[in-house]
Amino acid sequence: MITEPCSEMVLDLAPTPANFQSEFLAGLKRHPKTLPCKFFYDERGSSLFDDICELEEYYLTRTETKILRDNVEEISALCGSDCVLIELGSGRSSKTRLLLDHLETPVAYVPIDISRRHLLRAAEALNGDYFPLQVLPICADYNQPLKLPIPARIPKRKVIFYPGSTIGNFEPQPAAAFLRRLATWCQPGDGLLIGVDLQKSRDILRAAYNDARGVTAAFNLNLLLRANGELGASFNLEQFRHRAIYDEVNGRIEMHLVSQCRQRVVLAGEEIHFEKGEFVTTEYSYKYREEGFRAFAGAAGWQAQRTWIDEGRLFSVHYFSKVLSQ
Ligand code: AVI
Repeated sequence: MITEPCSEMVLDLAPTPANFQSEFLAGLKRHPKTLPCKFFYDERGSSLFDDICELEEYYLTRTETKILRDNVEEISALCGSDCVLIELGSGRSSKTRLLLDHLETPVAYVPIDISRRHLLRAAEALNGDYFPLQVLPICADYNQPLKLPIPARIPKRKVIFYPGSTIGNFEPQPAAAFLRRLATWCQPGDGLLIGVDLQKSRDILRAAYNDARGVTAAFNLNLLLRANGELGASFNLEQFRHRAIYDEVNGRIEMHLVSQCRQRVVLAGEEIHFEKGEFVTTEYSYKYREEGFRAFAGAAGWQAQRTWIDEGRLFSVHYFSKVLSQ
């Protein structure tokens, strides 16, 4: 981690349209076709994701929020006084408020999100509500090298907050590499508070990603709408369908966009062909076992301190400390 003083309101490390075009095109030329799920989160995609979080079928958000609420005293004690809270993929920062209401004299809050407007709105609201807490937003793809701002007051500990089971959107190898990378940002004793979705019945999982109102379908298809708007692509949204299936062998939800006919799409002067029934994989959402995730993070430099699970055993929240030997 590079730490340099930062005076701007938002440190802007957001990906440029050129990144979007080249990664999008490269994904469609792959066999099988695959698009990175980080591109879901433009302005419309971020709001659709907020709507998903409110859905009856999407148990993840409310279950994680309840776990955080029910255990906030213990979580705050683990974070200790005078910490800097760094949130990855902060969105509306709604779960953060629960923590900020209970943390003892936190030094600063550093929300990091790829969606600039969402980030700014949340940071401004927190600035007002939690003054004199320093709010230091960073607009960035947190998978890329980051500059973290140095707070005015020296923190006793860094705590990385990574809620929502977003770690599940990485495949296992990149997930392990990412957890190792987070450990390199930290000193021994710094913390990682992370939400992880659990393996469960396929019916509950399938419903969560195939909601009756079609919000998840709109979220998935928004990727094509975004490519039309920002890259001048020629996707006909009527000719693609959302599909989400649970792969029990790999313990993951797979989201696809399935071509309804043989067709070709033009993007950045190139023609991309689709067979009828051919699909683009747009997201994996891995589901873990409680013990399995602890071992997984342990191998990446994090020592498990505490795990909280709801009564229905739907979702887990873990607090890890960076191990001394790393
Ligand atoms: C952000 N991420 C953890 C969500 C998930 O459940 O994998 C994204 C999502 N995709 C469809 N619904 C929600």
